[in-house]
Amino acid sequence: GSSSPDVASDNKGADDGITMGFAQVGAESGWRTANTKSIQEAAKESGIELKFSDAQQKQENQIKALRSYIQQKVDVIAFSPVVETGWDAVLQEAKRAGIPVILTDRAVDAEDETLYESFIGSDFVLEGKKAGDWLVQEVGSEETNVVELQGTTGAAPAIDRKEGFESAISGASNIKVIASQTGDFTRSGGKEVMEAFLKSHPDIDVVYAHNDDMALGAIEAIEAAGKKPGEDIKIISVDAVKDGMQALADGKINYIVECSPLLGPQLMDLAKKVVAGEEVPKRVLTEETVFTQAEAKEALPTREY
Ligand code: GZL
Ligand code: ZN
Repeated sequence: GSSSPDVASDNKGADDGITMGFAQVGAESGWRTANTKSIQEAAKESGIELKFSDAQQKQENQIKALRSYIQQKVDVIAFSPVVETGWDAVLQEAKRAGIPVILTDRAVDAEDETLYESFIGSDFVLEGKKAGDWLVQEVGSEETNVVELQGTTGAAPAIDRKEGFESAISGASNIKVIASQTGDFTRSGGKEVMEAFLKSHPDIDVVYAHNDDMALGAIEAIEAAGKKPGEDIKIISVDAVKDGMQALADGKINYIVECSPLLGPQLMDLAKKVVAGEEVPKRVLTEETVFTQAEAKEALPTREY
C-alpha cells in the first residue's frame, strides 16, 4: 500500500456532507445570541453544513422552518422549542420523512418520546431551586416580599424555574411571592413589568428574574424609581451572561444561577452519532454552576459569553 497517509483520513471531523437544519427561537436575549454563536461555530468546526433560521420567538415560524428542512431533506434537524406544546404534528412529519430530530436548550411535552432522538439542555427546575435555596439562607426568618419576572409564557425554562423556586421557598413562610408576571425573557419586558410592580407594591424586597436580560431591565426601573438595586431591592437571576455578571460584580445583582448556552459542540457530536445510526442518550445535561458577587468579579475576565 502507499506509504503516504490517505489525506481524507487526516481532516478529522469533516463528515461526508452532513446537513443540519436548525430552527432557533429568536434573538431575544444575550443567552440566545451566545447560544446561536456556539451552534454556528461548532457546525463550522465539525464540518457540518448548517441551515439556520430565527423565529422571532414565534412558534408558527419555527414550525415553518422545520417543514422547510423536511422538504429540503436535511440529514438531521435540531431546534430549541420556544414553548413546550404544539409540536406533535410537525415531529410526526419529520419521523415519516425519516429525518432524526435533536432537541436543544428547551424541552417539549410530547407524549411520544420516539419523536426525538435526544434532548440536550439544562435542568431548569434545579436552576429555580438553586435560586430559592440561596434566598432562604440569605434572608433567614426576615419577612421577605418577592416579585417574579417570568420567562416566555409556556416555555420550559419559565414553567420549570418558577416550579423549582417555589419548591425551594415552600418551607419558609416568611418569604412570599407577592407578584409574578412574564417579561418574555427580554430587557424591555423586564423593565416594563418591574415599573408596574414598583407602582403597585411599595414593599418589594427581592426580584427573582428568570433571566439576566429581564434582571437588567428591572435594574433600570428600580434606579428610575430612586432605589438602589442589590441593596434596597435584592435581585436573583439566571443565565450568567456577561452583562449579568458585570451587574453582579458591580453589586446591582446579588446572585446568578448559571445556564450555559454553549451547547454547540455537544450538539454536533450528537448529530454525527445520530446520522451514523449510533445509540445516543435520550437526555444530555449541561454543566453549569452558580455565582456570588465575589465569584463574578473573579470569573469575568475569562468569561466566554
Ligand atoms: C434557557 C433559555 C432561556 C434563557 C433566556 O436555556 O431557553 O431563553 O434563560 C433565553 O435568556 O431567552
Ligand atoms: Zn411541561
